[in-house]
Amino acid sequence: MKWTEKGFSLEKLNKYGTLFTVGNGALGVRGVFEEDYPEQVRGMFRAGIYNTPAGSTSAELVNLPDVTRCKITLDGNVFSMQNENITQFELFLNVKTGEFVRRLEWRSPQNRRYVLEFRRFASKKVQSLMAAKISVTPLSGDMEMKVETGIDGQQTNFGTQQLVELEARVFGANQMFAHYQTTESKQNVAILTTLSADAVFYAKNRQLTGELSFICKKNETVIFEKMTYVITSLDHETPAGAILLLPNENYEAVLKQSIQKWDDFWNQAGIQIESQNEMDQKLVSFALYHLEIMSPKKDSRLSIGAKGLTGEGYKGHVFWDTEIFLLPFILHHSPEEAKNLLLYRFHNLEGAEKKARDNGYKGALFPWESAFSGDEETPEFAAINIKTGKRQKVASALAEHHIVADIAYAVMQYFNATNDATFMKQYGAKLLRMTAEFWLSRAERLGEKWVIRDVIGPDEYTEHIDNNAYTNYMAHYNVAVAAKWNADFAPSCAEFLEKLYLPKPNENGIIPQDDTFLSKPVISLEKYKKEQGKQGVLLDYARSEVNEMQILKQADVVMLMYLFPALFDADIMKKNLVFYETRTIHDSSLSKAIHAIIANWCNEKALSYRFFEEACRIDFGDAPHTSDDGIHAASLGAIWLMVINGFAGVTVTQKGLELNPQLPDKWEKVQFNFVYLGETLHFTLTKRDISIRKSSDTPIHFNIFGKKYIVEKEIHVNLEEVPL
Ligand code: IFM
Repeated sequence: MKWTEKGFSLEKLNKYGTLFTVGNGALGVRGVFEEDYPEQVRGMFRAGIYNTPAGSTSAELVNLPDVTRCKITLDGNVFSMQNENITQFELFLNVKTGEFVRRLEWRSPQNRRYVLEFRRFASKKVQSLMAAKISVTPLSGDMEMKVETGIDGQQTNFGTQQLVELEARVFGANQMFAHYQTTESKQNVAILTTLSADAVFYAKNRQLTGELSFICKKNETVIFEKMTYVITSLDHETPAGAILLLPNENYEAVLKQSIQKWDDFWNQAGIQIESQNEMDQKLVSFALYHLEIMSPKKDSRLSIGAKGLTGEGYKGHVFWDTEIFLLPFILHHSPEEAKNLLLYRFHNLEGAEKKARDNGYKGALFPWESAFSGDEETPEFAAINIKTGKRQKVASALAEHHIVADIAYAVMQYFNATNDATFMKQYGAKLLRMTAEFWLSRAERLGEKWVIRDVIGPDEYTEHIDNNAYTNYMAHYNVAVAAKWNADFAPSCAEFLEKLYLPKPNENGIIPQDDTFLSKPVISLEKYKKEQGKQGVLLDYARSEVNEMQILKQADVVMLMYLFPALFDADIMKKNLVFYETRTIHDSSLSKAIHAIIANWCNEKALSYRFFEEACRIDFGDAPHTSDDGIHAASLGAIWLMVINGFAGVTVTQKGLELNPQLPDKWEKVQFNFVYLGETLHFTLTKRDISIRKSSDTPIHFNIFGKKYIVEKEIHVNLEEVPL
């Protein structure tokens, strides 16, 4: 299973960098080329290593010293693909094995031909290990080859230096070692690189370099390996000492071990699709690969940044993306990992309580953007407006409070899928209570009702509004589940639960997004929809003007219907889908997929499939630059949501497992595993029937199109016999 780029384009260098990232949840290394190109942004990230540089108020995921760069000189000519002097070009990521590969034939300025192959992966077995292998075969005669490579401490985050070099030295003729400390967070990072051949070393300006020379006969091959360990203070008290004890490894041996781990992943989490459109399988598998390399697995100190470990975008910060878009996939293939993501929030309750107090509220107000400490990391200002020279304040940290309830919602998703009462007792109930206490202090009495004023809902083009439907329903749910799990707290919740204003559909069946949205003017969005994702509307209108029109950046009421399908009947869903979609630009990558799901639930199959295809292409489409600074992690999680919640129609509620499948016309079959109540259920769905196989014979209850079923070991349901 390969994701292949057919041609090579300098325009797409940074898109390749993102898409072809290799990683293992701890380490992410961008899929950049070994040789230099002026615009190419290299990147190696270790989950959890953040630093707040001088003059900034927010932590950044540190772009670590580079180990990918190799300057290769063949018979006196520096190898570069810049002058269209390559043929047989092949560039792919093998998602099955986690290996990034580039092969090509190069013609030098002296017309000599060489075959080059570059391979790289991050070990799925040893999380601190990254391996690279380069092979060069001269076709026109004997070859003299020089390679310069090492550990480059000049790497920065968009120009900001984050590390101080503490030590740099070499061991023997083939090992380089460097030790750094982040300037503010004081995290230590040790890097050890072993070369497969002897080198001559030199060090200059934070760059430690080894120079290797090879002589090779025509048609023979020079093979050169570079094995790099990265150990940080998150892994060990003294990373520099620990790294020096690590063994020498060989590329193929480590790759073999890593592939075994990838096999386990694909056996458990893979989705098989039979579709007339062969891209569907590829897109879904590529999304699963990326979801796997961004998930921090066992470490509950970490969560997932909005760009995973693929780039510097959003400074590596964690948003609601994790709980609402990424956690479901992780929960239903590896519940322990999902628990760790919730523990990340639990460990950071203190920061959330402080944020609540500092803003005059009670309970826990989780930061809109967080990093390692759990403190609020949202930058105070957005990019400068170069026409006015002014910086626009970022309002999300002040008002995008729905994240509090999103976290509570995820706690309940976890419980409903696992029945893990121990987790609830130790952590879940407290998370629910602290988040609910926030809402009790955040809401205000207004006559007979309780209202929530001055918020930003998921639609970030509509700021500082009252009674955002999404926020109010989510807050209500948050308080309701907290009351259920904290008996002593329940009386304090009663009035809020009875009186919180929950916007209902108006006479046209439309749920008002907030108190004033429906009274604002409507403009044609045709122009902006054509350029979705580029936020072009903000070039034509000031943000304050956009705020005063019926313009949505992303799903809001549609998002609400996705999270609470039982509250809205099919007619209301459809009316709201149509009404709000025409007003939505989809400038956020989190939008399309949710529309795809609701469209499918509304029986709008063609529309749903169109949204599915468009949502999959946010990162994987042909357009250059769309993913330069990192992958859209949440939109990849949403690809899983579209397949499982949308087309397969599998959802988990307090009542149990629901199945309402509706496959796209182009799909014949879909097969996947789904972990539920401690068991792996294997689903096979076609348009005509459903089969579910499970490992134990403990009965599981579920509904198919509302009809009750019990499965012990295996069940086969002919859909023609289920009344719709
Ligand atoms: O969390 C999202 C938000 O909903 C829209 N802007 C981007 C953020 C990070 O993905």
